[in-house]
Formats: sequence, structure tokens, C-alpha cells
Amino acid sequence: MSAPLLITVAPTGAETTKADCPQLPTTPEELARTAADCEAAGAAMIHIHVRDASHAPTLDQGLLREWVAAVRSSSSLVVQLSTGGSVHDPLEERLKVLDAEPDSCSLTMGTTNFGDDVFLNPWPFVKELYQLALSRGIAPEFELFDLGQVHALGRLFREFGVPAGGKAHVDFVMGVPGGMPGTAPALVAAVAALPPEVTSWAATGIGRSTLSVAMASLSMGGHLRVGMEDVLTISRGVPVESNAQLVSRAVAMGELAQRTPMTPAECRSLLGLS
Ligand code: KMH
Ligand code: ZN
Repeated sequence: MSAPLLITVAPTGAETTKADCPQLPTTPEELARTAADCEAAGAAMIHIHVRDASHAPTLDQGLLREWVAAVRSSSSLVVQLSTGGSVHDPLEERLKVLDAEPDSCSLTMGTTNFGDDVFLNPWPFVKELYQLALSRGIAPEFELFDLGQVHALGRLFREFGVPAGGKAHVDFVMGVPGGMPGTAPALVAAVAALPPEVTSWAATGIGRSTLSVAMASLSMGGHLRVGMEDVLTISRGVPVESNAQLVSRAVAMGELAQRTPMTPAECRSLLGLS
């Protein structure tokens, strides 16, 4: 019997412009279509960054709610809102993302250099966001960009306990300039350092590290995140056509590893959601 494989799609991100990549979903209509296509292809969860009418990243509360509703109207995907936003978003606004009532939220476990920018996640912010997510019944996905953040997760659990239901899901985001490299040895080290409370983990490799990280994750029994937030080429110099194309490739890689795509219902149970 093959083990279930969670495929999360991260279709938009906050870094790529619509002008540079017209196939990037940046409107509620495009997101709704993307969600339906990606669910049909084998995704179970969607990680969302919202854009405004000019296609710029935003944490506007009305738009957050509109984008969540768009996904719910076209799919049964588990809805995860990014609390990372863009490197320019204030911490206060990032906390308010939870008001839009997603199923899950990303929660990055520390500050990371992010190219020439800084992705700010001071410890007081991490603690506040975690407690807020627990109090609202929103499943945090712990995003780990570096080995020190893996250790910080153990510290968070010791201080505040694990989410209700005892489920703790992690996503390693690898290959960001400033974070851990997108390599198999780095993934092996990061998985070995996970606190025992972690019940499931996925990995994604940014840019050219996408395939090596996905293969390393599958070889270790991990799950996958794919999508145009993380990679814009399907092979060297060939642009990605759609997010569903990346999900389909993840399904094919999973098949080789004798893994069956998880359904959204199975994903809900993985995350401890009712
Ligand atoms: N856009 C990055 C600065 C998250 O979604 O939580 C942060 C990010 C992580 O993408
Ligand atoms: Zn993100």
C-alpha cells in the first residue's frame, strides 16, 4: 500500500510581478481557477499570498477574505494564508491575517536574510502569532528557512505546548539566498533536528533547487510544496505554464516513490483540523 503524499500548492507568493510573469494568478478569479485546477491535479492545500487590483502584494482584510472565499467557492482545498506576506509588511498587519479565518496559517520560526532584504520574525512576534493561531483553532504550518529555526520550534513547544489534537506540521523552505541551501545534506540535517512533537513535514526548494529538494523529501518520506511562489521554470530556461503543471509533476514524482496524493480531507486530519 502506498503512503499518502501531501501536495501543497503555493501559487502566487509576494515576490514575482505580474508584468514579469503574466501566468501568475493575481486576481480572485484567477486564484479560484488555479485552486480548482490544482485540486483536480492532486493538491490538497493552498498557501495564499493576496494581490490588490494593481497586482501588488497586500494584506488588506477585505481582499484576504475575498481570496479565501474564492478558493472555497471553487475547491475543497485546505486554505492556508501566508502570515509572512512580503518583506515590507508590518508585523501588526501580519497578525491580523488570522481575522480572515483560514484553516491554516504559515508561521516562520525566525528572522532570515532574504536576498538583499530581511524577512523579519522576531521571537515576541512568533510567540504572539502562535498563541493567536492556537486560540482561534487555526493550524499553524511552521516554516523553517534555517537550522536555527528548527531548534526554535522545540523552544516554542516547551513554552506553549503543541497545537490541540497534538498535530504539528512543518514546511522546510530551502534555497532562499540567506537561508539553508536546497540540498539533500541540508534536508537530512534539518529533519534530524526536528523536535519529537513534529508529526509531519514537507519541503520546498526555491528556484533551481526545486527538483533536488523534492526528490530528497520523497526519498525520506516527506511531503511536498510546489508552486509559482517558489519556482518559475519547469526546466532550465522553460517558463512554468501554470501551477497545475507543477502539481502534476509532483504527482508523477510521488507515483515513482509509490505515494498517492492526499485528499483535502486527509490533509485536514494531518493538520488536526476538525
Ligand atoms: N514572502 C516572504 C517574505 C510565508 O508565506 O509565510 C515570506 C514568505 C513566508 O513567503
Ligand atoms: Zn509564502
